[in-house]
Amino acid sequence: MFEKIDHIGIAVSDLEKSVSFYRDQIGLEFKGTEVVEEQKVKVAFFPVGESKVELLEPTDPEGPVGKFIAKKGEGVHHLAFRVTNLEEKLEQLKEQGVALIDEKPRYGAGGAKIAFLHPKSTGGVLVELCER
Ligand code: CMX
Repeated sequence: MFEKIDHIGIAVSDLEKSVSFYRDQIGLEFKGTEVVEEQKVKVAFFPVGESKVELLEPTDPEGPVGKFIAKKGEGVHHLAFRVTNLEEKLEQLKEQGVALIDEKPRYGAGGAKIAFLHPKSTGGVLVELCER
């Protein structure tokens, strides 16, 4: 089941500068950063209501966010939905012919179980499903 929008991921090239904008100018609450080695990103968290804004700075230009910024520049990178029973949801989507990037969940920021759907199946939006 889809519960809510868990977070919106925004690709940034200078995390410190972007943290300063969202914290000091927009006025969001800043909850700290985490390096997610597997995804080759450093993530900054800003809770907003029941969701979060996550700023993603590449730690490697060859990682997914590094490649995204090189191709498209900074901007909205992905939309993450909170789900229950991620494995079952992935099975259902696969049966429906949706292109999965991850057929099995992996681990993302905050220890969440995550899996991505390919933008070619979703109208050009990189969609993440996450279970916490
Ligand atoms: N949103 C929308 N479209 C995207 C995209 C994004 N974030 N990233 C890539 N694409 C599009 C590209 O524009 C390209 O489209 P065209 O074929 O029309 O040109 C297509 O997807 C393929 O892109 P590519 O540049 O050739 O890159 P790859 O195929 O090597 O990788 C993707 C694309 C989505 C499979 C890869 O970035 C991926 O596996 N992403 C999931 C992991 C991830 O993004 N992790 C970071 C977040 C970490 C976190 O939240 O913890």
